[in-house]
Amino acid sequence: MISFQVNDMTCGHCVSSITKAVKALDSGATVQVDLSTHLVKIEATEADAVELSEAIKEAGYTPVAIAAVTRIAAAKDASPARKGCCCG
Ligand SMILES: [Cu+2]
Repeated sequence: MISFQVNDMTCGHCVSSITKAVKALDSGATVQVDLSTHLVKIEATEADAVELSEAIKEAGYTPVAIAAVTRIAAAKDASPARKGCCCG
């Protein structure tokens, strides 16, 4: 299980964009998203954490690998690549 905090994922459209990006990279992956905490959990079958991170970045978001942060509070300091929602 690979987890990312994606603070600029703000609505259902963001969720589907990220899910699509992950599935495009690894069609067998299972993606679980918790929008309220901005968490994306991925059970990958082929892709590794770096590839998944790149795919989410290419979709226009700012993933922070949970393993790379010691506290959730640290992840909250990660600044989004852009402001506002993709759908706004
Ligand atoms: Cu959105």
